[in-house]
Amino acid sequence: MNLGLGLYRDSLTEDNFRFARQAGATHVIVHLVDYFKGTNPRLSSGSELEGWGTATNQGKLWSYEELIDIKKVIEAHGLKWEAIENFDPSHWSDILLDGPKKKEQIEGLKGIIRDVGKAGIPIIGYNFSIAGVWGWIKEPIGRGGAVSLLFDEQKIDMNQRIPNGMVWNMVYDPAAPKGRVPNISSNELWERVRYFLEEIVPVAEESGVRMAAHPDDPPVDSLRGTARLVNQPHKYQRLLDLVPSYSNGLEFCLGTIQEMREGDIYESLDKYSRQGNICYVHFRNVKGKVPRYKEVFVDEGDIDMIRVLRILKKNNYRGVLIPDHTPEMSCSASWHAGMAFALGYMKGAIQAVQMAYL
Ligand SMILES: [Mn+2]
Repeated sequence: MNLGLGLYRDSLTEDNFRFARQAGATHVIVHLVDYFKGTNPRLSSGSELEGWGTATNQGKLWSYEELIDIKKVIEAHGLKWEAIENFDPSHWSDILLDGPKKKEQIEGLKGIIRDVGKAGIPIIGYNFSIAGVWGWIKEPIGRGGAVSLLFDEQKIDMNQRIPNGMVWNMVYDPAAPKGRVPNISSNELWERVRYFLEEIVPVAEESGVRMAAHPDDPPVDSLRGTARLVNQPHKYQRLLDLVPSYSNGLEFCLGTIQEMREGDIYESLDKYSRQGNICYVHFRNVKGKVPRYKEVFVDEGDIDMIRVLRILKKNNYRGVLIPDHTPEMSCSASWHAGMAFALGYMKGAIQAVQMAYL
């Protein structure tokens, strides 16, 4: 088991690579999407019309040279680049929405996957979702007044429809005609992901890349008129069965699985880690489930994180664990403090479990 840190595009700095090493991380997971530019500070989901901001890379795919430049800096700091997390919405909007550029965009993603393989980055995490991560409220609700994320169906309009030109909570076409994204059924969404995987997985296999699916966060049945794909643990198996392959894997988000109404997190973790499907783990904790839950510090939630590590050890899991998100702590470096706390906990817990004290 390896300790990693997830870094957003605007935090790919030498200081942050040093920070990761200092906290004991050996691996990084990198977000290349330039998100979190929404204007409503109260909603972490951003404003209704802007979401997490505008994706402006339509037609500008991530290049091999760009990947290599980032990789060199990561490796110069003694770290390994384990995965890219998430596609840019403007690179696959019509794959998600079944739009006219679907085939062109699939070819674009295949090119990215080949370049990612050539650059020696083993995993691409993705979240096949129309509404994306939406509906969180960010408030000082954590232990000691830490700023954390709350999801509460009573506090939001779950059926607020998505404006045209937006997918995955980002604007990909600011000039889209006025209107709303049509409702999408579960069957329709599963047909779209089938097309995506049938096209993409063979290319990932050839390129030595594993595709890793994140479950739907929040894991409700539908959000903003659009069905959710993996909102129960057993639907991960349905996704794997569409195109069985080592390259068709999972980004196992403990927090999201625990938030689901159905299923047992320990059974699911045991099954998917035993089958070898888990590409990497989002190691975070929550209290509550759909329809109401909040994100908490890693040591205090509903998930027994030591039991999680024991299951991974039993099944010989050799991948990376990252904190995902964590409550922010009251100081001038609130994100870093939250991450350092989570990484320190993880480092200690992994050491203890691997040394068989626990
Ligand atoms: Mn996650």
